[in-house]
Amino acid sequence: MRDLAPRLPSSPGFWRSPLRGPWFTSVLGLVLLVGITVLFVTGLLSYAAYNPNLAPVNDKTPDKGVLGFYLFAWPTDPPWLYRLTQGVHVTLGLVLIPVLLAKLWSVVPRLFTLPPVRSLAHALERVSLLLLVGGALFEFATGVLNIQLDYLFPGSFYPLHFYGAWVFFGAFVAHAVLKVPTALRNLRAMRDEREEREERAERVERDEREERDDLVSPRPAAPTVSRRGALWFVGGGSLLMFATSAGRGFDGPLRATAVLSPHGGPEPGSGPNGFQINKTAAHVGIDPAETREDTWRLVVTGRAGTVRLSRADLLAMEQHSAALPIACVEGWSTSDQWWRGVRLRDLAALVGHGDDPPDVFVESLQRRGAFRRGALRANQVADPRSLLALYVNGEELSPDHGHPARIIVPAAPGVLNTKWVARMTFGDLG
Ligand SMILES: Nc1nc2c(c(=O)[nH]1)N[C@H]1C(S)=C(S)[C@@H](COP(=O)(O)O)O[C@H]1N2
Ligand SMILES: [Mo]
Repeated sequence: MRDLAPRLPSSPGFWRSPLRGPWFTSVLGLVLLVGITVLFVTGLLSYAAYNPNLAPVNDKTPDKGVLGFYLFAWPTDPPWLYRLTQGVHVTLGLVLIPVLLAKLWSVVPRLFTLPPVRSLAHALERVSLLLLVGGALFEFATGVLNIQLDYLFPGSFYPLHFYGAWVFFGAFVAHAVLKVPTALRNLRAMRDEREEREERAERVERDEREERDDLVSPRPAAPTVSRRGALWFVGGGSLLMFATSAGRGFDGPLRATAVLSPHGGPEPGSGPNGFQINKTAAHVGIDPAETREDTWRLVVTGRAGTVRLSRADLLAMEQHSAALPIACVEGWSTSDQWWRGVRLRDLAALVGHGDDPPDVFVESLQRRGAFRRGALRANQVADPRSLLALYVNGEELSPDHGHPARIIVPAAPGVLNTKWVARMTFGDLG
């Protein structure tokens, strides 16, 4: 009866591509098994790097509860750590999009199988598939939207992507435990023909309805491409994503190859301040009158009280240099820039924290927008390369790079490198 109505997606005869079958699905599934595991781990690392325990300033998911079990003090070494982990997270996420789409395409007949629920076990399996497919689409969609500079989920991106990741990964682990043995068997079977014949007979015997029947079309159309060719097509798509994305982790000509990476503010151009700018001073409403030599003051507070410092006061302090990159959650990063300014721990010492620098809460001149404040942990303040930078690459910071002063910390996500700093409060954070 079902085959008499092949126009309905629920009838097996409706799906006619001869490409569908256990081998194609298994290859893509195993690629996703490795890739998505790396995405999950780098994603959790990215969350840790935000210092979410410095509540309430950095904590974007106040109710994370047990999901925060693994959080640790993000190190300052190696200085390119976040550049690497987040570059991998974003680039790999983009590279896996063609693989994910092909995988979903390869199993789409299963979404329509009738009856929708055959038993309790089958019902549970279908619910877990819903979480798996829905979770994958949700995580990839929110991730892609978030790297488009304009943060379509301002503020709420972090909890959504974070909780979504746990729901999705739970379903993913359950799915992997159930399917990996099948996938490996399918691949081995394809390699060894003799074994394949035995396997096939065995499989048909074991469960007629399982693998083969719902993936392999009972009335396949003539092939227009081999399965291997189709895999090359998917791989080519991934390669294209890689070639047009990976350059976002570099400056100069390589960056120009990242055509898929949104180029936010003005093109950075060349010269000392010629590296990526996320948000310009004009865009976030920095009033030039407030950054002038005679008006701008840095207010630093600690247990010994409050001091107000002009730029000249800061320049009179001991100056230090550090070569550090900026690495954004969006996956773009700069090469090392040569920063020069005052050590954060010297500023801590100035207000009574000479021996053991505590956490610091940093506020910008900026009055609106998401990233006008942030907090750094004690280990970040203590690092001698953590600076309140006044110069970059031998020149004064440009207005768009945070003039008169910006934070720069080794290995920290770019969002913690606050620009146009106005106030720093040491101690008394979470
Ligand atoms: N005041 C302020 N500081 C800020 C931001 C901001 O929007 N406002 N953006 C942050 C983010 S998300 C990043 S990645 C870096 C970008 O630095 P750049 O624009 O100098 O390259 O600055 C950070 N500092
Ligand atoms: Mo960022």
